[in-house]
Amino acid sequence: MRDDCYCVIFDLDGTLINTEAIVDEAVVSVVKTMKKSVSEREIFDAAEDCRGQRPLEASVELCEKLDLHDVVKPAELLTKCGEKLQWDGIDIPDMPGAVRLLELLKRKKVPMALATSTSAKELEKKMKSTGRTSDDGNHRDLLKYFDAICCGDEVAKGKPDPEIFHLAMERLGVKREDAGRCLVFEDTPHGVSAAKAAGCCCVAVPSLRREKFEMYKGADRVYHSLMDIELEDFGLPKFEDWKEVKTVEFVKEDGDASLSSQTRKYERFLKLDAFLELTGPVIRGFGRGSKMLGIPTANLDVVPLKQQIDKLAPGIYFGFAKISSGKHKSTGIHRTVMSIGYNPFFNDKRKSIEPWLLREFEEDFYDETLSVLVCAYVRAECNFTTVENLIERIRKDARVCEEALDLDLVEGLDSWKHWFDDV
Ligand code: ADP
Ligand code: RBF
Ligand code: MG
Repeated sequence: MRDDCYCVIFDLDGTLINTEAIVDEAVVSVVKTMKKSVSEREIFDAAEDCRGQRPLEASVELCEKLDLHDVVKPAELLTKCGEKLQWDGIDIPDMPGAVRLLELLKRKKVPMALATSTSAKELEKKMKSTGRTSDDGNHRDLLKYFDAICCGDEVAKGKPDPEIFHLAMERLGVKREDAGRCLVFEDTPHGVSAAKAAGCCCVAVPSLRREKFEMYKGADRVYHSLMDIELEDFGLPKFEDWKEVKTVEFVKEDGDASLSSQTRKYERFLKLDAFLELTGPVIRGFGRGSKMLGIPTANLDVVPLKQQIDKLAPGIYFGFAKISSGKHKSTGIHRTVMSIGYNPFFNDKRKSIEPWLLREFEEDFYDETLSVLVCAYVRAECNFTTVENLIERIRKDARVCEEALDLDLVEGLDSWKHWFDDV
């Protein structure tokens, strides 16, 4: 039994804000021109492995991994990438669930610190570009949540060294022997190592691909996203915004057992703060939905919808769908459950958006325009040991959707009256 935590320390990049993809892209575009013999895939892979460290240290590791010594020095590579990475003028999105988590902890007066490998100057730049995509369109000041802020240039050694966490604890007034009662949120293996070396309790929300989850085994718990955190397991205040569907029983999944310790009686869902409308032509997917599972999914192309779906954690959602052009136009509003993510059971390399409309159609409706209103989050994507278990789980998701809507448990549909009326 671990002691209850009473304060929280956050990593920034990849944990609270989504800078990782932007950095990786810059690294790839720079390295690609320097060394033609390495593939983009290799560069992305190496860039991922170097995440979580201070910039120069990351650059040193990258040069080693890709054997760049003959073409560039780490410091020079860093400068080149820095030139590509002008933080001002771009939108850095929040990680899904970050603001919800910070808001709860602030409301419950839990002391919070930021422990970032970013320098104070970089942090200032990043903060100017963060929160612009918030739902009200206003700039959101993430720093206001923290009682202490520690930057990479304030310590002699960066993560995976524990120094920055020691500093954060000191600034929060936490004694060294109480380190185990500090909960750290990290997204990289280097960050997890640092937190554990400091003696803290550490939750990992991996920003690396699933194949690399093994690298997080030092963490006390691994979650798929910040949406799934069960704070009460660490003695912290519990989220109160989940709604239980008391007609659908909860059963722990078989394939993802190590990830979380959830024990509940009922299935549940989380209404989204802002519903999300996804519209596009129905495209051809992997052709497995109806054939293999008996569950057809009308896939939407992720590419034009990327900015929108980045606001959501990969996972299973429900809401409504309508077909707004083509033969099936004006067939009405249909309830839908969907997966937005990488379908771990099939180990897809690319994200897909797969809404299953909860009614029968006589014919396919490929190329027709589908508009989906995403209203609620149900769960993270899981892996399963058998295809039967996957099917059973998807059918259960459909029951969660049906019951939640039958029982009128989803608030806020009125403000989308225009969407429902326009069929
Ligand atoms: P694909 O891999 O190409 O998406 P699926 O087996 O998932 O193939 O079948 C999806 C297609 O089936 C959809 O594009 C749509 O045209 C059709 N379809 C028929 N009924 C439904 C339904 N209830 N929900 C979603 N799609 C359906
Ligand atoms: N695939 C997974 O690998 N894991 C899941 O947890 C999962 N959940 C799903 C939930 C719903 C509601 C739907 C419609 C699909 C889900 N799938 C999941 C996706 C399924 O694998 C996908 O529809 C097929 O791969 C067809 O392309
Ligand atoms: Mg499909």
